[in-house]
Amino acid sequence: TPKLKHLSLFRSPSSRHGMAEEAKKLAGYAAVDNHVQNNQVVGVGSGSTIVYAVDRLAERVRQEKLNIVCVPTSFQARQLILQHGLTLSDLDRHPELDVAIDGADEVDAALTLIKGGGGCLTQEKIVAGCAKHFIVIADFRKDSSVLGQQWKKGVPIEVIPMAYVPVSRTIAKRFGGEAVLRMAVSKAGPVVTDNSNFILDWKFEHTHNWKEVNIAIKMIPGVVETGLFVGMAERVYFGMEDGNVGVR
Ligand code: ABF
Repeated sequence: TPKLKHLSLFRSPSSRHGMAEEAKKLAGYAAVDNHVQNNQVVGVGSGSTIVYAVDRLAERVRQEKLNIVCVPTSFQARQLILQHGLTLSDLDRHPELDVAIDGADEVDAALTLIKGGGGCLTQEKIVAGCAKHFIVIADFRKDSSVLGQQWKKGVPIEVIPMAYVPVSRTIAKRFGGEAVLRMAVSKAGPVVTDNSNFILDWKFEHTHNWKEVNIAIKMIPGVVETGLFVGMAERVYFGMEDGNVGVR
């Protein structure tokens, strides 16, 4: 069990949203404090929770004069690394990472994750797959015993644009539910990923054998990657409503 330093970050926020922000911070700080050491290559995930981890990482690099190299999982992560004055690298130069830290949309009891609510699932899975240790950070709202209990938007699936209709039909036919093209907030067109692809959100109807379904969906021509992360996360830090950090 990792050592959890006392974190006095909880300041009785007034709303559930405020609580969630505090919880993200607790999780992000705990992951960086427990898993990052000097002379490491660190994968930096995407989303809002990772922002707190990068804040803490930059603080430690400054205070402890650490030599850390960061590999981003998205354009957003790249910007975060640069804005914090951290050393930016890539998988060409650093194909092996000591640790990758990233958020998630939902985490089940077996540490199976749904990721990709932010649309960066493919790079996130590549970077996590290159890391010796993949550490997830989340607030209490992501904690679930069974996928689908908390995250209602389905499993994100990145697809080659010309294939989104056939892939969507195949998924619905074989696995049930529906796989819906993710539209931009403006509704003017589909969300386009950092890789110039589209995202389908598969709203599944019941729980599945996620390992099997993940492989089966990946085999459909046109699928680039799924947001199901099975057997990848080594540890998850949950920032809790009461100011503690839960570890799974
Ligand atoms: C990334 O950001 C994604 O895989 C996931 O969809 C999302 C989590 O975002 P947040 O930390 O804002 O909840 O990690």
